[in-house]
Amino acid sequence: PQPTYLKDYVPYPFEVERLDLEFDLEPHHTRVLSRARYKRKEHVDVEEPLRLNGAGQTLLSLSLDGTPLTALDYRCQDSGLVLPNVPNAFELTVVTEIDPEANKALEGLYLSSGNFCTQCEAQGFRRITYFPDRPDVMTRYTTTIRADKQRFPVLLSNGNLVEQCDLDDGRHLTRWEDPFFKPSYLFALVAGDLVCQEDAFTTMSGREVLLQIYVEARNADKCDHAMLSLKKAMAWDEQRFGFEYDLDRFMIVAVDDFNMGAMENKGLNVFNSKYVLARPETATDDDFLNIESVVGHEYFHNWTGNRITCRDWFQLSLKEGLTVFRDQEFSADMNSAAVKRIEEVRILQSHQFAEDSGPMAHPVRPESYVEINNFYTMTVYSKGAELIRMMQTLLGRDGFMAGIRLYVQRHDGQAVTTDDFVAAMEDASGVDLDQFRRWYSQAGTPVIHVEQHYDGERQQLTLDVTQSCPATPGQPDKQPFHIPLRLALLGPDGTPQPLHLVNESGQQGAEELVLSVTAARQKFCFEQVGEGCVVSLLRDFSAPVKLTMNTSRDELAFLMAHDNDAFNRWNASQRLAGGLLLDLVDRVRKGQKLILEPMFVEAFRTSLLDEQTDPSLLALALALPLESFLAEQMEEIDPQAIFTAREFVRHEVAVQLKDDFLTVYRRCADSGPYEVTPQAVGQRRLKNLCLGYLAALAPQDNMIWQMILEQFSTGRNMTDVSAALGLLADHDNRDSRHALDTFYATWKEDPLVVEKWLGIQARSRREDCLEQVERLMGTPAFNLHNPNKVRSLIGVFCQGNSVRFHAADGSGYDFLRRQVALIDPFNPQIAARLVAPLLRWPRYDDTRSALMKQALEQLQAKTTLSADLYEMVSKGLD
Ligand code: HT7
Ligand code: ZN
Repeated sequence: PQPTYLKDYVPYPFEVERLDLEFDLEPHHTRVLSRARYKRKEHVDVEEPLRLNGAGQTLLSLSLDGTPLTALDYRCQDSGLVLPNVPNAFELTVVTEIDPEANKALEGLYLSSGNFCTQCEAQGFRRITYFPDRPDVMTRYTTTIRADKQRFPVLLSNGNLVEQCDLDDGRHLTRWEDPFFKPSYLFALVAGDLVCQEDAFTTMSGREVLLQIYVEARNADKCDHAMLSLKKAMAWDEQRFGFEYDLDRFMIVAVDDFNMGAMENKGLNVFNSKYVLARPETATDDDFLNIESVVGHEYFHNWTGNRITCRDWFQLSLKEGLTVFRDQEFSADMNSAAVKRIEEVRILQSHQFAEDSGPMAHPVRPESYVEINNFYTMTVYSKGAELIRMMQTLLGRDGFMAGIRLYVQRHDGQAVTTDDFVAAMEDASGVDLDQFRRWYSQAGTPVIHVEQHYDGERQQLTLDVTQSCPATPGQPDKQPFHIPLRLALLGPDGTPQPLHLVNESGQQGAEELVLSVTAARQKFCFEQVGEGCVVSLLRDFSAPVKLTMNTSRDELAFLMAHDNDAFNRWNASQRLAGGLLLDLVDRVRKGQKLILEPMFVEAFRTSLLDEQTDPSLLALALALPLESFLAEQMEEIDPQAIFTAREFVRHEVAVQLKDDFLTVYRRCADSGPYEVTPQAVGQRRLKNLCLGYLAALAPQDNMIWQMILEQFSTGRNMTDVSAALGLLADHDNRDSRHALDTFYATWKEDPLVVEKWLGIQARSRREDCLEQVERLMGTPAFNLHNPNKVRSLIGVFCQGNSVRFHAADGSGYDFLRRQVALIDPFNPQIAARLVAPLLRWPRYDDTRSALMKQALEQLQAKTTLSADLYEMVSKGLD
C-alpha cells in the first residue's frame, strides 16, 4: 500500500449539488441507489475525469442523465470508478448491491445484534456506494429507506423526517432530508427493532428540539443518565460557546458492535452502547462520567466538526483536538475541574508521551499516512486538545473566545485546515502565533529543563530555561517551540508572592505569570524574592512537555502540602513517589534490599488523614504512579522490576498505615442512595483506594479478606462491587472463584457487565493470567467479532497488565501475534490498534526486545496483511 501525502492535496474538481440515496434493506442483499448532481468547477480542464471512490460492492447499473452507461464508458478499479468523458453538469445514478451481514469490519453498513447501522468515518461511505468520499466534498442529502416493517420497525437517517408510509409485502418506508451541507463521513442510517426514550430541549432562541435515544428493548431502563448528559451538554454549549443546535431533532442510537466510542453523524449520533447505557447496579462511577463526556463530545461536534469540517484527513485534529478540549471543559464545569485536569494529564503523560517517543510518533497534523484509521491517536486527540488549551492560555479567555467567534463567522459550512483555525485566533486577538504553529508540524514531546539560582544578597531568583525535543521518525532536528510556562513563587508558608520580572513592563506584581518560552535557551530573572521561596512551575500543566528541574525531595513535599495549584500539588506527589519508585526499581534490578523512606510514609499519612481536601484529589495523590508512567521514564524498561517495586511500596504502606486505611475506609462507607456527585464519587474513590492498599495484606490477613468479600457481596453499586471483585481476582482460591462465578451468573445476559468481568480477569496479578485469558476466549462470554470483548480481554491483558504480558518467555507476545493474525482478515482497524504494544520493542531488554521484534516479523511475513496492520508493523520494524 502507498502512502498519501498532505503536500499532494488538490481540491476535488467537481461540486456535488445534491445527493439522493435510496436503500432497500436486506441483511445479505441491500440495494443502494444513489443519484448525484455533479458540476465541474470553474477553470477545471474539460478533460478531467470524474473519479469516485468505492469498494466492497457489486455495481448493478450506472446511468448519466438517464442514459445507461456501458463498460466502455467507465473504468472500474480497485479503489473506485473513473468516468473519462463527462459533461460539465450532469446527474449520475449508481445502483449497487452490498452484503451488510457479511461486514465484520464494522465500516460502512453492517449489522449489530440484527439491526442495521453505519460507520462512515473516515472512509466507510465508499463501502456503501460510489461517491467522492472525502471530507471537502459537501452536499445536501435525502435518504429513503425501505425495509421489512416487523423486523425493522425503526428506520432512521440524518436530518428531518419528511415522509413515512407502509408499502406492499409487509415493508415500510421513511424519507429523511438533511438541510445542512455535509461530507459523506457524517452520513448515517439505522434500521432495527429499537425502543426510544424521548425528551425535549428548548434552545436559547426558543426552538423546541426533540431528543431521542434508541436502544434495544432490554436496555430501556439505562438511558436516563445519557439523556440528562445530553441536555446538560446542549445548555452548556450555548452558555460557554454560544452554539445552538440547528435541527428539529437530535437522535442517539446505542449499538453493541462498534470499533470506537461513538460517532457524531449529523443529527443521528451512533454510540458504542458502553457510552450510553448505565444504571448504578451495572455501571461504575467512571462509566457514568465517561458517558457524560462522550455524549458531550459527540454533541459538541455539531459545530466543531460538522458545521465546520476538515479539508482533508491530515486536518483531523481541527475537529478532534478542538472537540476534546470542549468536552474537557464541559466535564470540568460539571464536576471538579482539578480532578478532571489531573486525569487528563495522567493519560497524556503515560500514553501520549509513549506514542510520541515510539515508531508511530507523528505531528498533531501528520504529513502522510497509509491508512487514516491508524491516525485516530492520542496525539491527534489529546495532544491536539492541549494545543487548543495553550492557545487559550496565550490569548486569555476573552481573546480565545473572540478567535472562536471569528473562526465560525469565517468558516461556517466549509471544510478547512488547522492553519485556518490558528489564523482566526491570531486575527481576533492580535497575538502572533507563527512560532506556535510548530506544535502542529513537529512531533515529539519537548523537554524543558529549568535550573534555578538564588542570589540572597540581591534577592534575585534566576530561572535558566532550556528546551529541546528528541528526534522522531522523519524529523531528526526540531526548531524551538513557543511554550507557555505558567508559574508562581510560594513563600515559606505557601502564600503566592508578588512576581517582579526584571526588564518587563506589564503584569508586575501578579501572583501568577505565564512566561513565553520561545528560544532554545532563555533566562528569566525575578527580583524582590525573599529567602526560602519555592517555585511552582508548569501550573495546571500549561504545556504538554516533560519538565526536569533540580527540585529537592523536601521542596516536593512542601509543594505537595502547600501549592495552591491543585494540579501541581498532585504533580509534586507523583514526582516524589515516582522518584522513590524509580530508585527502588534500580535496587530491584541490582538485587539490593528494598527500604521505604520514612518521610514518604509520613507524607502519605498526612494526606490520607486530611479531611478538608476533595476526596477524589486525595485518591489521585495517594495512587502510586502508573506502571506505564514509570516505564516511560526508564532508559530500558523492566516491567518485572517496576511491578516488584510498586508491590513492595503498596505492601509496606499497607503494613505501616493499616489502621489509618481502616479508619478512612469506614469513614467513607456507603450511605444513602447512589449519586454521581463529586463528593459521592470522591468518597467511593478514596474508600476503594484504601481497600486496594489493604488488599496487599490479604488473603493472609483474614480480617481484610473478609472485608473485601463483604464489599463484594453487599455492595449496592457496580463501582464498589467491581472494585472488590478486582482485588479478589488477584488470587486463585475458593472464595475468588466463587465470587467470579456468582458475578458471571448474575450478569451473563448483560454484555457490558460481562466486559467488566473479562477485564478484571485480564488485569489479574495471578501468574497464570494468560492461561485464564486463553481459557476465557473459549467461553460464550467472549466473541472475537465484538470489539468491546476483544478490548476487554485481549486489549486489557496486553496493554493493562504489563508484568504478565511481558513475561520473559515471550508467551504474551506470541499470544498477541496470534490474536492479531486472527482478527486482521475481518477487522483490520481493531487488529492494527491491538498490535501497538509490540511496536515498543526497542525500549526493552535484549531478550524481550528480540521476542517482540520476532512477533512483528512473523506478522510482516504473512502474505495477506491489511493496509492498517501493514502500516503499523512496517513502522514498528523500520
Ligand atoms: N469522530 C469519531 C471517530 C470514529 C471513528 C474513526 C475511525 C473508525 C471508526 C470510528 N468511529 C468513530 C469519533 C469521535 O472522535 O468523536
Ligand atoms: Zn470526536
